[in-house]
Amino acid sequence: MDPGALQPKFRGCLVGLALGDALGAPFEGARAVARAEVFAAAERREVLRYTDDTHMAIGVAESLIACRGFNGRHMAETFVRNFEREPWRGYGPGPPRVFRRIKCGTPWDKAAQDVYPGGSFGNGAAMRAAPVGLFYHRDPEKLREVAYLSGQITHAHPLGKEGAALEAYAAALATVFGPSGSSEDFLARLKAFVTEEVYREKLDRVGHLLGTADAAAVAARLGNGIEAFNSVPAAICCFLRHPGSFEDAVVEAASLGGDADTIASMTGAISGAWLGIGGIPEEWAARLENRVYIEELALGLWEAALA
Ligand code: AR6
Ligand code: MG
Repeated sequence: MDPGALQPKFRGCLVGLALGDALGAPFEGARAVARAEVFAAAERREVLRYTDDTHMAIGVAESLIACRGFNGRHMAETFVRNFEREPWRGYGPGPPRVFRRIKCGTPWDKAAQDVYPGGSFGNGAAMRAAPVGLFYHRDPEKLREVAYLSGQITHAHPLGKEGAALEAYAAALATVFGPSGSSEDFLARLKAFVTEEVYREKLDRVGHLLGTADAAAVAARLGNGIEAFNSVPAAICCFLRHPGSFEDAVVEAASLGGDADTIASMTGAISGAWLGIGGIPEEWAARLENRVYIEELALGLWEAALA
């Protein structure tokens, strides 16, 4: 693929991730809402502010760019530094505890081991994984390895790390194949990629949800909770139900209720990578907090990934 053609997709992915996060944020922890409510909440706000999902994805991108690839210690220290600057972004309960351990000298790959029994399977590793997918879009096995390792910093449970790999791979596939690729092929590649049964089984259900008009069935059949296996499949499903429209995909994700900001953020990253920055409504992007910096990071990732 022409490297120049990838640049708008890198920009679309990161801007889409942050916008999905910002559009879903008012509905985090809520019941399902109508699409019109999501649009109305976006209209009311002068600045579309993002949360920890984007803040951590920024850290992933900053570290991949600075190190020209994955460096666990550097990425962990970047997370800690960013958290200390903006601890009010709405972080989950686990990561701040992990950050304290890292500050006290626990190695980056050990600090998250026992924050929960067996490590965390929250969606915090998956929500920040799209930059890994961008950076390693040409090499799925390296992508998997780095998604697991970057996830391990805060999410040691295999299901937390697998969620990160699945979201990163979805973003990579969207970067490479959208917007002319087929949804069936996209879903088949994801199924062939995952190693954990719970994800494979949910991806099977995604296939059955593509034809239905009933958005409530997405949350009912796939989940919409904070666990990675109850949110990454829903995010992929919302994208695949509306591959041609960023608005429709992200607004549906934000309307599901539950962990709405994270699901919409993961959907937005995939949809933005698929359609490119030109597929994202400028009216929303213009109001995105730190849009200029987020686009700078996308360009930095693009340069580093193609170097
Ligand atoms: N056993 C039981 N519950 C668990 C386990 C486990 N092994 N692992 C996770 N949980 P955490 P995150 C549940 O704290 O993934 C922000 O709002 C447990 O209820 O690692 O970074 C973002 O926007 C735990 O509190 O944080 C996202 O929505 C929860 O999963 C979200 O937080 C989250 O795991 C990301 O959270
Ligand atoms: Mg959040």
